[in-house]
Amino acid sequence: MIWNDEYETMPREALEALQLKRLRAVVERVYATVPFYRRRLEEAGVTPDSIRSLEDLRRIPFTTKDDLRQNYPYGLFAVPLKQVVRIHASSGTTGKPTVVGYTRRDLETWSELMARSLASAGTTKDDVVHNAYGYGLFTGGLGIHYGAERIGATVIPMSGGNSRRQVMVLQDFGSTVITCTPSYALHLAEVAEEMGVDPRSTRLRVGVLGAEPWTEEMRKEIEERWNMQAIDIYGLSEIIGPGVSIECEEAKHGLHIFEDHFIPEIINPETGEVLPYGEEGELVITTITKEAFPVLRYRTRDITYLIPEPCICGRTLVRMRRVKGRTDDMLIIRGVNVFPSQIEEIIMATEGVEPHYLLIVDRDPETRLDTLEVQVEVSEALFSDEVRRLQSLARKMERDIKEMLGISAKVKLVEPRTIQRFEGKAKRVIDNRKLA
Ligand code: DLL
Repeated sequence: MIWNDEYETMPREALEALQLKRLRAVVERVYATVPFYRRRLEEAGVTPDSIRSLEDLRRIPFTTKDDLRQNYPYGLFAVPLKQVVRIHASSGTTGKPTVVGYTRRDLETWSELMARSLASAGTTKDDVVHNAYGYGLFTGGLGIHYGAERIGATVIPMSGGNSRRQVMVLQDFGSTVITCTPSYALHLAEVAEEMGVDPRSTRLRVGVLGAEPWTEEMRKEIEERWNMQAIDIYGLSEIIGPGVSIECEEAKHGLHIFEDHFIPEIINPETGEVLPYGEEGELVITTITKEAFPVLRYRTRDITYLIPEPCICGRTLVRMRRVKGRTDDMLIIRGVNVFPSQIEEIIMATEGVEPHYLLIVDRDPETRLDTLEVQVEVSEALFSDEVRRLQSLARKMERDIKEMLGISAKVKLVEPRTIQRFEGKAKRVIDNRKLA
């Protein structure tokens, strides 16, 4: 379902004209109000009035997470704090969080984009939305909340945690849409089963899942377990939060980027060269309507590619392929690049194991070579089976990993329910080399 026909199905030519107008305006604004951007633009010889076509975007320098950190907390705000009505922040694994701000109009924009997103997943005012994304500094909870209210759906502001209570509410309140991370959707199914509730028996018909990488195989598993559609939603705090892009229920292939607000580019992460449509690389986004926290050419570190072909849903917006992983989550094992999602694909295609896994990377103290251990849970049924069968399953997965990714890994099958579960973003990798 299309929420905003005018913008979501705008002919490309008109859309590009709008983008150019908005790009010029944002460059002018940050040039005048944010010393960091003025300095960067001056160094690159770019003045606001020299932006004459969308091609000129390439002359603007990139902005990185490090730039955001160095201007902590408010250094990149383009309006005085008294015009900022909301703050969010991304946790970040180390050091200080990244702080972002919203004016009243930014919140309006965000609610509109979230309404578009939820509508794209098929949500209407008749739905009951069980929102299990965390409320707080994380953008997931409040982002979904305002979008669902904008649509006129009934919102249940659950936030994360207390899974048994979540299952009870899901059942009793008759929720039809659930919003949470894919890993939490899976965990909730497991908790429901423990409580003697069949997840397939609830009224849920769609899950709007994102905030972490997941695979097509994981989608199938979640859809099967809950008897619902699972739709991929993408976003990041630095850009706005959730609502940067989302799949449509019609195609479920590629996430439409709301290009009237964000200009996407794909670059080679090593050289910074802009890549053509269809080529995989790092997603770079420029916000063209944000007031409090505009960002020019922000390097997301997310790996994807752009799909320009028209979509059956009627949207003219370009699509991004589901995110494969982040450049900083990419493992380099004995010189071979591996994303955790590639291992996930192999695990999920294996009969008898559960979709819960942990990757442990280490370095052999003697040989100084990298090692990868893949811990995977086996199903209850298989666990009570003969040791020999378990061993042969592990060897099979090792062969699959070798064949598909070209690396040697040790697969360790572990007891059911021993790998940690997550209420928000799953943590799938422990890299002990970083400690050394
Ligand atoms: O995760 C915003 C969000 C909330 C998106 C709810 C979707 C739903 P951050 O905490 O700043 O914001 O983390 C952003 O999470 O750069 C990606 O690496 C990853 N990510 C987000 N959505 C997806 C997705 C929120 N659908 C970072 N697939 C991003 C893969 C995703 N990775």
